[in-house]
Amino acid sequence: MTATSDHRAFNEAALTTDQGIPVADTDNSLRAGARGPSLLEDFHLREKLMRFDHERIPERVVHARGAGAHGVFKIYEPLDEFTTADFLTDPDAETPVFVRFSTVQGSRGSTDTPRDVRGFATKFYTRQGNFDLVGNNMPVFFIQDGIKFPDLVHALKPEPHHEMPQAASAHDTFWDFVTLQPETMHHLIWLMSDRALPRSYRMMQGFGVHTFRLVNGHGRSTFVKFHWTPALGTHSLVFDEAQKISGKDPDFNRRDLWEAIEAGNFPSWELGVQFIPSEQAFAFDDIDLLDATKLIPEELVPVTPVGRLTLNRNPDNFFAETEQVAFSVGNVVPGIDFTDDPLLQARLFSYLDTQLTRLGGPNFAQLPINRPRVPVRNHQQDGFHQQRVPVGRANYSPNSLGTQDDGAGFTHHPELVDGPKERKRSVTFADHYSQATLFWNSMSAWEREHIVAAYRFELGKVTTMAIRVRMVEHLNRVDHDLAVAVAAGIGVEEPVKSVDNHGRASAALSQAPTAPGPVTTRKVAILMGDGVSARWVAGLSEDLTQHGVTVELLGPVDGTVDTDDGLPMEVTRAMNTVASVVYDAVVVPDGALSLAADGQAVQFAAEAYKHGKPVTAAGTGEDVLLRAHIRLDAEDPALILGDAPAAGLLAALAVHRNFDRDVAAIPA
Ligand code: HDE
Repeated sequence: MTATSDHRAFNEAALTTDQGIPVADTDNSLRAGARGPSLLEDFHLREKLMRFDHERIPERVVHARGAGAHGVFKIYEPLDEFTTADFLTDPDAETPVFVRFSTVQGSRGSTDTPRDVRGFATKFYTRQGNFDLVGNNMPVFFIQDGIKFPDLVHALKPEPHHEMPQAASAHDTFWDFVTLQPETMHHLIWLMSDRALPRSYRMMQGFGVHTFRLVNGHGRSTFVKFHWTPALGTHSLVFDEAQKISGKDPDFNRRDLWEAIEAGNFPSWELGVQFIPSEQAFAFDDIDLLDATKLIPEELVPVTPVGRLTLNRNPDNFFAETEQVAFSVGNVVPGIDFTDDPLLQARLFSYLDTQLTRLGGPNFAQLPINRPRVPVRNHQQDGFHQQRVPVGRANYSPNSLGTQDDGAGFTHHPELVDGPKERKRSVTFADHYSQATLFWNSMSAWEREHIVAAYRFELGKVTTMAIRVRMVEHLNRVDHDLAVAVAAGIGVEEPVKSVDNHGRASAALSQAPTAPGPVTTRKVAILMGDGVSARWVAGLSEDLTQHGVTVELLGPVDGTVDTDDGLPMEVTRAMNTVASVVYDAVVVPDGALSLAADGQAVQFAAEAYKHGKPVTAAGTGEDVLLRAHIRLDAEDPALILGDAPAAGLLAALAVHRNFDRDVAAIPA
């Protein structure tokens, strides 16, 4: 090695200060003698501490807790009929994207699995600049006008006097506000449903919520609603499970996304669009397209699949990418435009504004994660953290000395607007109940049970009785039986029936599976103990992994167990480091006699059964189920007993859960 290359190698590997000065020792500060005082001239110590002292930035005021990933988006067929947007019309375009999923209420360090709405925000780095689709996993929103957003969020967030509860809507101020603002009733029933507890970000739908518009080359505008549909199906946790996960693995959804991508199991979603020709803007009797508390049932306007999003790369650095990404509903490209939805209009201001505080100035679009993948040219200048070095002297327009607009860029759809200035809601926004009823009518029996239980839990935490009573009155206008069931659980008098249920339903709103779905990446725990049948465990593991299922062998401790054929078998991890709630199914094999006497193993089986999960046992494994009070003679397609359980277990995983069990007596 020559002296020169030696020198370069040293520089590339060694630590430096922010000024690029090589650091010789980052473990000891500069002192006057080994036991003497520290010296002010230690620039390395001062810089290191200064940087550390300022590591935190303000978290997002909502959606603070999140997880992100990179990926690509590609359309199926060109959409020239509807839009000029390049990424929606060029069939060869592979558009890079960054997606951030989030909860809404909790702080940045809060748990992943509260009962909450989830954010689903996508930044498309198109060849015409960035398009952000900043959506949620529920197709409607609590309020109709953005001027109510601070009130909604204040009421939802921890109460201001004692800052409790964290990441939870089950408290007085939230229910006080929503019961006084009845437009929230539709979104509330979604929040009380299993949609608020996604099993995985990978198994969650996404919605643009507002009506947007696409504009084609002839200037024709079409109203659209955006839908994301996950390839793995839409699945949820149950509430008891979600609450326990909050303690056992608060990073549950974040970890799930990270691990799937690391393992090469790239999650994907289909983008679907509901197209509504402008002439049909008023075609739906009780739905105003500008009202974000309403959805358009798929029976009225089908969802047309238009493209696929695939997430295929984890961020290199959480802070630089997931934390610093700045979405804005206002980031649209030519061919996509807004509507007059008053919630959307307020968002157009809010997202740009919030970044000034959160990211410390106006130059946040220059951060690597926010930077468009096309050249940026304009006369904006200066401000904190300017990273560009503009050249030339023409920093104004018009000019004859530098860059000018060429008139061919984004044009706003020239919609005719006419009306008096007034603070007024349209009468077409007045119906707050019929779509909540539609949602309730569309639920399966078990989904309804979960909804009733959720209202009872949330309202049961509300200490002001008058608020509970108010909510029951609202529910009575959604559906009388629902109101009666909730009232009975929260000490409120049964209401008198006041309105008839309209009886309409929309199949797409239910999560009850209509056909088996993929089992890829589902996680199965096999409980292990000495004496376990090696052949049985190996055979089942192989059958499951062949179908893409992740199998983990849980031992009494880390290391190995002795199998029935005399050989040790390595376990994946010790049982005490996990819990049934982080798995999709639990298996108790034959031969591991110690398991029936192990309370932890019994709890594993009981809890999994209680949460509707597939449970499998063979031979002596059945004793564990008996101790868990599981009835082995029950007719239950997700309780798979016997020597060859693989097919039954795969079939049960493919429909996610069996909620037709009587689990009242299960003590988990
Ligand atoms: Fe947001 N919202 N929002 N929101 N929102 C923010 O922007 C706001 C609304 C949504 O992963 C903030 O950068 C107002 C609807 C997501 O970084 C803030 C109103 C929908 C994310 C903000 C709404 C959303 C945010 C906080 C009513 C679904 C996370 C930090 C007018 C369609 C994006 C930030 C990410 C984040 C304001 C309503 C979705 C404060 C004023 C409706 C997914 O600007």
